[in-house]
Amino acid sequence: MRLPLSGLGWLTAGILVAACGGTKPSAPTGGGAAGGGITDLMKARGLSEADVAAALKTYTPTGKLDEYLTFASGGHSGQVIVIGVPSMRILKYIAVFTPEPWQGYGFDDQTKAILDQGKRFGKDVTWADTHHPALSESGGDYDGKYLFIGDKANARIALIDLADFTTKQIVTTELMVSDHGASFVTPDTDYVIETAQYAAPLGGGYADPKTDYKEKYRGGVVFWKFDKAKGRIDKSSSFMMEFPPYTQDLADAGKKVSDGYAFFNSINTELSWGGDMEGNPPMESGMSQNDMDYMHIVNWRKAEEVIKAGKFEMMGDMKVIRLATAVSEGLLYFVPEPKSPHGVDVTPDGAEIVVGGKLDTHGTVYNFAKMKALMDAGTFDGKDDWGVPILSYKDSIRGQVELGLGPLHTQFDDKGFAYTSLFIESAVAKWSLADLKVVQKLPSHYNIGHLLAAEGDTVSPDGKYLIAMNKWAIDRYTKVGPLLPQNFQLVDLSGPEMTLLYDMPIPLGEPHYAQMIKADKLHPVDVYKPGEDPITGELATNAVEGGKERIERKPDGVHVYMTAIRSHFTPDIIRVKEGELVHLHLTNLEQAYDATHGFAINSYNINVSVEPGEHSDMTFLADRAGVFPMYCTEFCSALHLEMAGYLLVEPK
Ligand SMILES: [Cu+2]
Repeated sequence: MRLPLSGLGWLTAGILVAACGGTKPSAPTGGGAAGGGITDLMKARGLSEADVAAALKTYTPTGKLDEYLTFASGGHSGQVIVIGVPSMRILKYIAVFTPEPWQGYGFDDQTKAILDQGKRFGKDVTWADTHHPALSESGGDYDGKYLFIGDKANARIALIDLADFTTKQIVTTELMVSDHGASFVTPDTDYVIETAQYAAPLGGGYADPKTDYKEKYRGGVVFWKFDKAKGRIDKSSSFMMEFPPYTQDLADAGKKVSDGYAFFNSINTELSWGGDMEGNPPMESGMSQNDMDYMHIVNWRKAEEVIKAGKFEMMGDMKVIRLATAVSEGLLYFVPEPKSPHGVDVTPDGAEIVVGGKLDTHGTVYNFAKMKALMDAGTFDGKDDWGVPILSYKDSIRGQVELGLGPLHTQFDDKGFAYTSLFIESAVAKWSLADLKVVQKLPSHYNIGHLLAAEGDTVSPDGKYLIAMNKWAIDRYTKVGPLLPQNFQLVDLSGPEMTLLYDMPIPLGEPHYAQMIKADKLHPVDVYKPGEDPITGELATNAVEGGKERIERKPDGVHVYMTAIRSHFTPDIIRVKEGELVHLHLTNLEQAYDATHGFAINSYNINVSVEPGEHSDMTFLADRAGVFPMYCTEFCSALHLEMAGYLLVEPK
């Protein structure tokens, strides 16, 4: 379709034609009498009434704020994207697993230390595949305090403090080589759940799958303990539970009646490990042989007691409940789930769990009370090869809903409806939880993966809005070469029918999942306390007060205690000798909201962002003599260009 000329374009064109003495264009000039002007604009741009209604529902005039914020994974960028709803304006990229120059993330000592926490087997990892963000919860509701996000590629979890929207911690265990069911929080954020995806020998050692897959390959889940008082994950109080190598997939925590339990699905009870050039079927068909895989049901509250009773094995730096213990202590149960399952989503009342099977046309609704009764009575259909009890499928489900092709993930609203993404069909199915009937399907463009509704993972979803997170964009945007953006489609849930409101391109990674929170639940700070280290939240050891700037030579090198305030650095000349180790301690003395300064020195890869009050430390070896301008990289004031100085490295 040809792109219509914008309203402003018509205005400009009209003026140009008039200036050239041409005939007056019949196109509207806009801004005239309300009725006629708008009708003419609609005609000129080829807009329907529905288009205009959608525009009116999303257009957010200057100075008006959004009702919701969406936190989306930034996919391979290793970042998190913050998006206002309904405007769909991007408000921030939060640096998480990868260096990010604008925020100076990964350039100063503080944030380098955060990235160092994410090393794997001692090696730097400079990318991530961020998957599922999870907002912290109190009583099963988003509380607006923290955000967690998993890195599928490297089995890591990051913690973002929503007091300042910055990453404070990365945790990882080498017992796991990848994750997918991460991150999901328990209803009071006691634990952050990280579930392994691709099975591997526990601890990263070598084993040949041809001979040792069943014996040595394992899955598992880590329950990362969140210390609410400290606002940090506490590895020493965290624990892992070993799973059979069934390639676990998504996860969700129970809530209300199912609180204390967590649910995981798996896609490979076939124990396929690939080998398509070694006489085996490729993984995609190898893993799709069985009609049923197993949903895993874990009693994590009981597992806590088992850990307290010392019934664990220390593997590396992680307490591990071995599979045999999980079975003997009654912590792990299976129930069959059809077919190549993906999403496992607990309903807001916690009573049921919806599973989407990629190769099944149904959503399957499991009833927790039924499963609990079977577990309590010890009534099982059998056991798997590891002795894990298997509940009866037919006695565990309430029923199935005929959804369509490729059901994946399910979200909920406040009116008893569920919304399931249909990947193969490229649609969102709206269906009634009460009678398991589809009431509407809305096409998505195209290949929808996850979807999210406002407060859609909580005990009290809001309805109102849904975002379809589409993997393909094909014909939705002006062509930009073979690599296309992802397509977020905002959907209005407020009426009886879902209506599409807006297409938003996401040109960053493959944003995998997102959550949407009411904006008024968030209360970020405007500025840091003077001299604050944002990572610790404390006064930085090397914070610099105005008037106490200085350069000191110590046994470990030159320490430069600097301040920044509009529009100068003090000192603005730093003299060091070639070969000296330089420690820059920079405090932004500003306390005015938005008065950020940057600080950069060329060739030495120094580039930080110091928000008002923030203190930042930088360390580098001045191993090349020369003259290196240093300057503020944020356009902070009229004399911003003059906010500069020199690092002078005198030759030996
Ligand atoms: Cu996913």
